[in-house]
Amino acid sequence: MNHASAAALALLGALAMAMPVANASAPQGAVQLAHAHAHGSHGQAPEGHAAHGQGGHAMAAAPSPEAIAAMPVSTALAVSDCWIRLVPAPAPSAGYFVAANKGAQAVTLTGAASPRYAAVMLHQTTHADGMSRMSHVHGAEIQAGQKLEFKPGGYHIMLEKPTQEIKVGDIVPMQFLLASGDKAQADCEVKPANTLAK
Ligand SMILES: [Cu+2]
Repeated sequence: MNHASAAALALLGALAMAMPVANASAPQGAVQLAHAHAHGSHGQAPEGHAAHGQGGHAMAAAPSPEAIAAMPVSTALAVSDCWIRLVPAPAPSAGYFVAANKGAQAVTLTGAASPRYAAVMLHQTTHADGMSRMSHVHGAEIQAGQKLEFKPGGYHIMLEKPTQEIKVGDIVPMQFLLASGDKAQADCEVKPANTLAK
């Protein structure tokens, strides 16, 4: 083997070592940044969403306000105790509530919407290896007769792009979208960022 090809192989080796790192760190780093939790010294925030980076995932298209207004109100799913933990923009705020299925069949919650926020997403915080991270939830199933609690450290709705300034004490109307095509509605009370439970 001459010196040139050895150098080329060494270069290839270096690239092979470097490339997976670059590939892994770009998208994951962006997602982690988008969903970073405040676990540090200022970590009183259980869902401390950092501002979304440029590499953050795309927002799924939500139904239009007209489409939501036309949806029938579910006779099965009741949402209560809704509150919002207000985090100063541009960081997202988080919403929590109790969803109770009073019907005889399972209900799947697929999303939420509010006239006060342009972007609302269902999220779930999971804990593994001492780290917590958030993921976008496309459907949360609630069995007949059961309750699903959206609370800090677990399921929550992520609220971004307020359509007007949101202040502590505001009441924010929220609509909850079901896979059946029905909706549920609740008024959510806006609470300070250090609130841990309603
Ligand atoms: Cu979240």
